[in-house]
Amino acid sequence: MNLVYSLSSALPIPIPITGQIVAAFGRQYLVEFTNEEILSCVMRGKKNGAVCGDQVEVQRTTMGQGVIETISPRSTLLYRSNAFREKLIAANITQIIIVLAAVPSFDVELVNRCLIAAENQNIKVLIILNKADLIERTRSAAIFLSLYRELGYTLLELSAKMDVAPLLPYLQGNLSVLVGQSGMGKSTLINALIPTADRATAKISIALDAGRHTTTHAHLYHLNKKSHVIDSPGLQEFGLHHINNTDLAWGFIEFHPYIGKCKFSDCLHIKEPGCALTLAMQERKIDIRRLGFYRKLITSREATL
Ligand SMILES: Nc1nc2c(ncn2[C@@H]2O[C@H](COP(=O)(O)OP(=O)(O)O)[C@@H](O)[C@H]2O)c(=O)[nH]1
Ligand SMILES: [Mg+2]
Ligand SMILES: [Zn+2]
Repeated sequence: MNLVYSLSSALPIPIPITGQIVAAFGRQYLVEFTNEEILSCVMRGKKNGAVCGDQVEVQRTTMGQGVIETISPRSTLLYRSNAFREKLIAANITQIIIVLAAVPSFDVELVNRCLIAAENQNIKVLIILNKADLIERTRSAAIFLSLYRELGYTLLELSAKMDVAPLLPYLQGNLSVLVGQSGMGKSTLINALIPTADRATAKISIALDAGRHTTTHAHLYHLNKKSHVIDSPGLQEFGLHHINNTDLAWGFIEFHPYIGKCKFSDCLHIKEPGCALTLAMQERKIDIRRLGFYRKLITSREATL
C-alpha cells in the first residue's frame, strides 16, 4: 500500500492507486492494478456510472476493499439509452465486435442500432457470423450479411467451437467488446480465446450466486499485454435515445456522401422533395432496407414527441 505521512498529524494518508475496472455488476466493481492484483470496489458515495474498461483511482479501505474516487476521462463510451435511463456497456474500447449466428436467428434491427452507436463514438466495427459449422443454416445468413460487407464493414465467418484463429489478428492491439443477443456464442468465443476465462467467470458467478452459463455482467479478459476483450451480457434491445436526428443519419456510413446535399437543410430524409438520400436510393446507391430502417427509427421518434 502506498502511504505518505502528513507532517501535521503524522497519520498516514493513503494515496489513490490507479487501476482498470475488469468486472462490473450493479454497484460492485473489480479493479485490477498494474501488479495484477484485483480488488473489490464500490464507488464513492451513492455515485454510479463506472463501467468495465474504465481507468479509475482507488482508495483502499481498512477492510481490504477499495473505494473508487475518480474515473479518468474516457476515449470512448459505448452505451444505450431510452427516455428514462442510460445503460453503460464499456469504456475506452477501440473495437466493437458484433457477434451473430444463424441459430438462434439474429435481429437485424439490433445490428443496425449497434452500428449507429459505434459510428457515433467513432469506434471501428467487426461483424462475426459465428457457428459457421452449421453450414446449411449459415449460408443464407451470410448472403444477407454481405450487405454489410458491401458497406465496408469487415464480416468474419467462423466457428467458436471449431477454430477462433481467424479472429486473432483483429484483436491484436485492441480493447474489443463483444456485443450481441444471448445465444450467439460470445462466451464460447471468450473461452476459446482465453483458456482461463471459464474459471474466472465461474468464480464470479458463484460469488454472485448467478447461473454458470449466462453472462450476467461485463468482464474484461487479457489476451496479451496489448489486446483485451470484454464479454458483455446479451442485448435484447439497443436504445439510441442519446443520439439526435442529425447524428442518427451519420450513423449510416453509406449516407455520408449525401448528407447536406438535400434541398432543405433540415431534411429528415423521410419524404421531403429534393432529398439526396431518396435520390441515391432510387439510383440504387443506397440499399432500400437501410434507408427504410433509418426512416422507421426517425418516425418512431417523432411519434413519441
Ligand atoms: N454449433 C455451434 N454452436 C455454438 C458455437 N458457439 C457457441 N455455440 C453454442 O451456442 C450456445 C450459446 O453460446 P454462448 O457462448 O453461451 O452465447 P452467448 O449468450 O452469446 O454468450 C451454446 O450452447 C454454445 O455451445 C459454434 O461455433 N457452433
Ligand atoms: Mg454469454
Ligand atoms: Zn434528405
